[in-house]
Order: sequence, then structure tokens, then C-alpha cells
Amino acid sequence: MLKPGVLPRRIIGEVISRFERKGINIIALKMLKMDKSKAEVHYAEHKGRDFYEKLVVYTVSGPVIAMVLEGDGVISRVRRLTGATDINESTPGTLRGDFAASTRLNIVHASDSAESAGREIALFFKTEEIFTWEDGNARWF
Ligand code: FUP
Repeated sequence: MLKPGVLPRRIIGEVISRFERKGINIIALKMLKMDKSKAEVHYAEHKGRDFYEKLVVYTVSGPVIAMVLEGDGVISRVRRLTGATDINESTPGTLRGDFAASTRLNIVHASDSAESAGREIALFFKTEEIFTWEDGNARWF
């Protein structure tokens, strides 16, 4: 998910192209505004943490871009492209290392396991909104 800060900075293309350049398939994509209850479910694991309330406020503050990404080892590959949560740890070359100016506003969310991906995908997409497609170019290699 590209968080609300991405759209006003006009870097959607740059962010998405990082995943495409790495050969990851985009199999679902939409723009939406999360409501408070959806944001609270999405970040339920952080309920009670000192940053939780502000995180929810930020998450509902504007439209987000939700995507389902597919590929071999996609969870770890996407998280490596995303970079560390803490912006003081995220290295240049990662999305957070290059674009995030604050940990709370750290540009992107990426699922951290197949289980959380399944749960999070269901929050954003209906089954018929997800399209697996054959990579015609890959046939020749
Ligand atoms: P990540 O999986 O990298 O998105 O990281 P977490 O699930 O640990 O954190 C979710 C979000 O909570 C982060 F993207 C930003 C926010 N957060 C803070 O604002 N402060 C913190 O100390 C940790 C997380």
C-alpha cells in the first residue's frame, strides 16, 4: 500500500516502478480512501502503542494506492525494496531510504508474511479484482 503521503508528492510512478523493475507482477491495483475502522483493523497489531492513534489518523488522511504483488519470494523481495521501518535505518536505494522523511509517514506498507498478506488483501480487494496474468516475455528466456 502506498500511504497517503505518496499521492501529493507525485511519486506514485517512481514507487511502483521499483517493483516492476524488479520483475514483480502487479495483479491488483486501486486507489481508495481508508476509513477509520479499516485502518484500525489494518494496524490492529499496534493497538495500544504510543504511535497507534497518529498512525491511524495519517492512514485515513488521504487516498492510498493498494496493490497485490506476486512473484517468487515476493514478501521478502518487496520488503527489501521497501527498506527498514525506522527511517534512520532505511538505506539509500530503498523506497523508505530514498523518500521517507519520518518513520510514521514512511511512504509504503508491505505485508510481512503470507498470512498477513492474505488478511490485508481481503481488506482491500474482492477475488474478482485480482488478475493473475501470464508473463509473455518470460517465455523466451
Ligand atoms: P512495517 O511492517 O515496516 O510497516 O512496520 P510496523 O508494522 O512495525 O509499523 C507500522 C507502521 O507504524 C509504520 F509504518 C510506521 C508506524 N510506526 C511508528 O510511527 N513508530 C514506530 O516506532 C513504529 C512504527
